[in-house]
Parts: sequence; structure tokens; C-alpha cells
Amino acid sequence: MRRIFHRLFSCVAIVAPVAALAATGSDLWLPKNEAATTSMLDLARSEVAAIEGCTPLVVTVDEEWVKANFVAEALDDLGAEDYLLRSMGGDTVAVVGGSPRGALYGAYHLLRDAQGTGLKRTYDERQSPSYERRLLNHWDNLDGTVERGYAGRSIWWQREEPQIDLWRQYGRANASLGINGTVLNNVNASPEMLSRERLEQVKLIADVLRPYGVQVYLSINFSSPAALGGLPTSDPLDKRVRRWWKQKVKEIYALVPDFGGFLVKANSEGLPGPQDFGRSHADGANMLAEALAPYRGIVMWRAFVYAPSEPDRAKQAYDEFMPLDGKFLDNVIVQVKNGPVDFQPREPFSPLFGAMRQTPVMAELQITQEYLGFSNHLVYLAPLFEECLDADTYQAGVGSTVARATDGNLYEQSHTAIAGVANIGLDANWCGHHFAQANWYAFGRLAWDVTLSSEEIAREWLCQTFTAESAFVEPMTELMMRSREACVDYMMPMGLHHLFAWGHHYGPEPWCAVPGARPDWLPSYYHKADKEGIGFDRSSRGSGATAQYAEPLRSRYDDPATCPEELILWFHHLPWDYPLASGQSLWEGLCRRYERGLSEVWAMRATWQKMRPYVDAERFEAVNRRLTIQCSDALWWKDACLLYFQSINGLPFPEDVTPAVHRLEELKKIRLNMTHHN
Ligand code: GCV
Repeated sequence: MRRIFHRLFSCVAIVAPVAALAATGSDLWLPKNEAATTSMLDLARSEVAAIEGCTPLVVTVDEEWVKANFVAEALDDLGAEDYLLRSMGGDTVAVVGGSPRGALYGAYHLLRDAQGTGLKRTYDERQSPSYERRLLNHWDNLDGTVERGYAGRSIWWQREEPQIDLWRQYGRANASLGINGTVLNNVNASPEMLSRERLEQVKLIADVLRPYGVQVYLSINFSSPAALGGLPTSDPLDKRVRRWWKQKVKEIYALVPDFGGFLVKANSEGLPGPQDFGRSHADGANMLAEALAPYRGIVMWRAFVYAPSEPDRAKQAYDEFMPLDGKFLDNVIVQVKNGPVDFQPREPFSPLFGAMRQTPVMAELQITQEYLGFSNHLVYLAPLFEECLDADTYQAGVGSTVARATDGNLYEQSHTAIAGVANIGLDANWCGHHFAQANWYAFGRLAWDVTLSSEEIAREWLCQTFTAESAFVEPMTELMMRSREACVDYMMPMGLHHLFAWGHHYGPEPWCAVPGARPDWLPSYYHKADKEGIGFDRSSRGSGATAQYAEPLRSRYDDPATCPEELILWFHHLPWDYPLASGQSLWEGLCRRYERGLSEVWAMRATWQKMRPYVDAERFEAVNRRLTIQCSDALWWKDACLLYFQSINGLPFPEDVTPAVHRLEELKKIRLNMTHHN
């Protein structure tokens, strides 16, 4: 087996004419590859075979060959997922993986270059991933629905026939980004997930995904020992319960030898957990970790917890988890949403990042647009992800970014990981909106290399998905880069949050009042608008949430004069005439932000209109239709929020803000029928 490498020669450029590209979007960012794959190296070779740029390539993991051909190259420390790209003289580029998986990632690197700016003349590059585990979390239910999914039904559950071909495409798409794990079911997990019948389905999926380097994981329901196993309790300290989990884990590994581990939502939003038995999150997580440890499985224990009794929901995760720092076993990672509330268009980063020093912490980002217009709005999320990952927590001095506090650079961590809540369903284009594919893509690229900029990722994705013509790529990169801020502006600028209707998270209902509803699910709990002012006082004079951040952030956030304007109403309740740095009053500033958001979306639509020559008709029209919806939704948001706040403060709109086209009473009557998507 000395010469397990393989040479390829070809001579045609890869850039396909627009008309030849898949108009449905089902190919995502990849060229077609019909090769039936049984091994990762074969897949890697078939992928580079599609690179037609007169460049002979070598794809290998053969150390002997490398020693014979590379000059004094030390490969000993090449990790299993790492790869080298090296020009070998002549036109030859070698792709050398630390294992077949590394070689596969190297092959996709070249493919990306070939489809984008073109292959380089010379390669001398070494890559290794920022995080050890790079995971998608599917919130897919066993009945085939997807919680917060806006792209059709589940690709995993409730189809008569297993979707082998689709799963292969899914595996390939993820491998092309370096995503190496997937949680197949909703964190609101049914005990049925661990039944024999379901586990056999999991085995089927795992077998299909394995050649793509994608490991499977499952969300579990904490009361499974009682609900499924018939035990009288699910108390994590009960011997019978511990034995039940060990048996169940053994059964899983017999079916799926490379099973990744469990994701757990416990004692949150009504789900069972160790606190039901007077035990802590650590007791619960450690029991599972112990069962998984012999197989090298891990537990991702979510910190998304809150109760209606808390005066400030944003504080609870920190309050509950900080006292447990250092109490978790080595194979537990605490999974923390990017912000302290819940995936809002803008939140400060969760104060748990950087604060937990003796427990590995991983970020959970949301790719599906639960709070950002579903798959109707074009919102490129990489700037949001980047804002969180690049935020300086100051927990171990300047430069203690969220990325460094989670990727093992700041503290020693037994494991590192990052997760994104998937936006994938059975829709032909996978994600509902063609541009929502970019959010899956961007998550994967950042998980691989957390230092990439959202702008370069946008460019890459546009080139591969549409065309590399600069008359398309440049304006569209700009459009994508502005889209998230536009969404913040037309929905909830200046730190406002959760102004959504109760029951779904699509449209605005800042007035929403539901008798009997949990107070922390109602918009008025978050905006606290009254005759005098608006905003949630989380300063030291209010809920004290600012104290959960390290200095100098604590003081910066605590004082409205130094708090960034983007977050000012997150941390402060301020009078309507509060003078902003720009000299305008808070009310004027707020009105202008809503207006700016609206005009940005109109500008986005105008830009898209000019892109017709570069895009196939089907995708052009589909995006156009959705941009039209986005324009009218932005107007709806602006009118609903400003008219409602005006009904409270009685102030006129500034002269340069276009008057509302709706009437508040009419807006209040809008009821969306979104029972499947809420
Ligand atoms: C999966 C929010 C969402 C829920 C989600 C929950 C969570 O509350 O609206 O749909 O449940 O977060 O992340 O657990």
C-alpha cells in the first residue's frame, strides 16, 4: 500500500456559465459530483478530479511518500484533521492530510479556490481547525416537523424511505466546510429518541454520513429512564438510573461505534432535569459523562435556562452555572447561546464566556432565522457570529475574546466545540431562502477558522453559488454585509429586544398582552416603555446584570454615557429626550434608526434588481419575491414600533422620518397563522 496516492491531469476551466448552474439551488455551493463514495480518500480524489485548471494534483496521507517527496518536512505533529497544500514543482500540488479526513478538507480547500478567485500559482499552506468539534444542531422532531425551521420538513425523520441520497449530499456539503458532527434531533427531545427502533434509524444515518467525516450525536430527554425504561425515577444519583444510562450508551455504541455523544436541555422551558430531584446540573451532566467516557463520547450540557420568577431573565444562566465551574467531568462541555437572552438580532455576548475558567464552554449560534425574519428575510448572519466571537470579554486581560475563551487559547480545555442551530429542511434549496444557504456556509467556515472575516466568507460563497463575475460579487458582498445591521434597525435598534408577537417570532407586537402568559415572554417585559422613557435597566441601579461582565466592560455598560449606543436600551431605561452622542434625542435617534433600516432594505432590493444578468431566472425571481416581502415587513416593523411607542410618549416624528402608512389599530389586528413555524 505504499502508493496509495493518485494523480490527476485535466485542462478545462471550472467556472460554469450561469445557465448551467442549478436553478433550484439544490447543489448549494458545490459543483456536481456523482462519484459513489466508499472512503474519504476516494471522495477527496473525486473532488479534486473536478478541478479543471491544468493542475496535476496528488492527494495522499502516505507518510512514506511525503518523506520521499517533501524536503525535510516534519509531519509528526499533523493532526488527523490538518492538511498541507504544497506546490511540488511543475504544476503539481500535493494535498497531504494528517488522516483521510484532513486530505478531504484539503481537497475542498482547492475546490473552493478553483471556483472562487482561482487556483494559486503556488501553494505552501498548512491548515488546522479552530475547534475540535464543529457541529450542526437540528431541532428536528420525530414526527418530521422542525422547531423554528423555515425550509420544510425534517430531512431525518418521518419519511417512508430513508433519504440516503439526500443524506449523502448533506454529508458532502458539511465536509466541504469542515463540519464534523451533527445532532439529529430537537433539544426539546422525546424519550422515544432512545428507543431501539429510532436507534436503528440513527445507525442508518450514521453509516451514510461516516465517509464524509460527520459524526452523529443525539439530544436526550433527561427523564428517559422513567419514561422509556420504566424506572420509578430518573434521579441522576440513583444507581438504577445510572445503570440504565450505561446500558443505553452501550447499546448505542454497538450500533454506532463512532457516536459523538449527547446534547442536553434540562430544567429549561418545562423540560425535566436533575433539579427535579434536588440535584445540580453538574450531577446530571456527570452521570451521562460517566456513561459515555469509556467510548470517548461527550456531553454538551446547555446553559439556556430561565424561570418566570427571575426579575431579569438575562442573568439566570450565569447565576446558575458560575457556582458549578470546575464541578463537571472532563468530557462535559457547557453549551452557551451567544447572548444572555435568546438569539435576538443584537445582544451583548453571554457573560458566561470567559468567566467559566475550569469548564470547557462552547458557543451555540443560531443559523435558522427564528428572530430575524425566518427564511423570508435576506439577513447574512456572519457579521452577527463574528461580533460575538470577536467580542472581548476581558476575563483574562485584553484580548480575551469569546473565540479565544472557547477554542482553547485562553484556558486549557479538555475539549473545544462550537454549534450552529441548522436552517435545513426538505425544501429543494435546503434553506428556504437561497441566501440563507450563506448562513450555513458561514457557520461552517467560521467553525473551521474563527479568524476568517465575514466579508471574505460572503465573497467565497457568492462566487461558488452564483458566479465569480465581479460586477455581481462586489455589490452583492456589500449588500450581504449590510443586511444584518439593516435588520437590527428595522426590527429592534439600540438594544431593544424581544418585541415579537407571543407564539411566533416573526412580526412586531410591542403592545402584546396575553392574560396568563409568562411575563418574560411578553414584549413589555423587555422594552418597559412608559410615558417617561424606554429600555431595561440592567445597570447597578437596576437588575445588576452589568456586574456579570468583567472590567472595563462592567463600568462601560453600567454608565449610559459610555454604553455603546447599539446596546443602550439593553442595559438602560432612559428618558425619551435623553441626549445621544450625536446631539439628537433618544426618540429622534430611535425613529431615524427604524427609517434607516427600512431604506436599507429598499436599497437591497434595488441592488438585486440589477443582478438579473448574472443569475438564473428561477433563483432571481425567488430572491426578488422574498425581498419584496422583506420591504413590506420592514415597513410593518417600523410603523408598529414607532406608532406604539408614540402612543405612549405622545411625541411627534422628526421631520425627516417618513410618516407611518399604517394605523396602529389596524396593525394590532394582524394575526399570523404560523402554528407550524412558531
Ligand atoms: C428548541 C427558544 C426557542 C425555542 C427553543 C429554545 C431553546 O425559546 O423559541 O423554540 O427550543 O429557545 O433553545 O431551547
